[in-house]
Amino acid sequence: MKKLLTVLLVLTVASSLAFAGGGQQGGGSGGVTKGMDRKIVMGYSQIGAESEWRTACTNSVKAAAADFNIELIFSDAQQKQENQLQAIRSFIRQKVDVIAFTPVVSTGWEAILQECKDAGIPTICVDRTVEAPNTLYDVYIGSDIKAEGVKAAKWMVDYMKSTGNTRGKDDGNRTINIVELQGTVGSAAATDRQIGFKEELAKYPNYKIIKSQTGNFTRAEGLQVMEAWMKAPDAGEIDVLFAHNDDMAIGAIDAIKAAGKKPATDIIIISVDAVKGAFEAMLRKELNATIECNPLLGPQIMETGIKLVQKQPVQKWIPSIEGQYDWTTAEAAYPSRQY
Ligand code: GZL
Repeated sequence: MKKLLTVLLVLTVASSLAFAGGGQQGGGSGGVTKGMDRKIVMGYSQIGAESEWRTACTNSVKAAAADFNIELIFSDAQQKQENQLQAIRSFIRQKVDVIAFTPVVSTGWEAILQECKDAGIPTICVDRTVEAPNTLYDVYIGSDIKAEGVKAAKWMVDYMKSTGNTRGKDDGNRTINIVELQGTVGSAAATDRQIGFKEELAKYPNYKIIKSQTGNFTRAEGLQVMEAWMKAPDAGEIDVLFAHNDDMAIGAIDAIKAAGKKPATDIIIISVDAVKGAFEAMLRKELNATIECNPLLGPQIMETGIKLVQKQPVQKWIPSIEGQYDWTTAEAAYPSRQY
C-alpha cells in the first residue's frame, strides 16, 4: 500500500510539473506529459557534422532535450539519406513518441513519412524542407531559406554600387562577375538559396554568375573549388563570391589568399549562416558579410514535440528569427554570438 501511495505521489508531482515546464525554454519536466508515467521519447535523425552550423544545431538539440527532460535518441546520418531512412525506421520500431529529422536532400521522404503516419508518430521537419505533401509531416521548424538568398543578393548589389572591389564599383553598366559555391546538391538549403539569389539578381542584368559548383557546405571543398577557379585564365575577372554557407566561404578565403589576392577587397565575399568563424573573418576584413541562418532550434523542437504528444495545436511552419551582419555591425555583435 505504502509503495502504491509513493508511486501515485510521484506521478501527481510529475504530471503537475509537466504543464509548468512544457512550453518554457529550460522547461525542466516538460517531457513528462499529463497521463504519462515516463519521459517523452524523441527520435532525431541529424544529417551529420559537415559545418560549424550543423554542430551548433546538434548542440542546441541535445541541450534542449536535457532542459525539457525529453529522452533523445540521436542518430548522425554521416550525410547519407539511406542512413536517415534506417534511423527513422528504427525509431518507429522503438515506438518513440515523436520523430524529428533534418532531411539531407529534399526528395525521397514520402514513403517514410507515410510509415510514421501509419504508426501514429508525429513528425517534425527541422532546418531543411522536403518535397512532399505537407500533410505527411506535422511541422517545419526552420528559416525562410529562399529569403536568405534574396538578402545576400540585395546586400551584394548595394555594396558593389556604394563601394565595389578593386576592379571598381557597379556603375550600372560594368559587368559584375560572380562565382557561386553551392551547398549540398539537392538540399533545400542549396536549392532555395540559389533560387532567392538568382530571383533578386534578375533585376540587375549586368550581374552575371560565371561559375557555380558545389562545395557541399564544407571548408575543405570550398577551398578545393576556389583553388581551381583561382588557377583558371579568367580568375582576374571574378568580382564577387557568393557562398551558400560560411564554412565554404572560409575555405575559399584561404584559396584566394594562396593565389596572392585580397579576399573582401579584390573579391567581395558574401555568405550565409553567421557562425563565429564568419565573424572572425569579418573582423580580419577577409569576409564582407554573412546572412544569418539560426541553428539554435533545440528549444523550439522540444516545445513542439511536447505539444504534438499532448495533441495540442501547432502551426505548420515555425520560422526562425534572423538578421545579417557586415563590417559595420560585426564587431559590436561578435561578443554576444552564441554559435
Ligand atoms: C541551412 C543548413 C545548412 C547551413 C550549412 O538551413 O541546412 O546546412 O547553411 C549546413 O552550414 O551545413
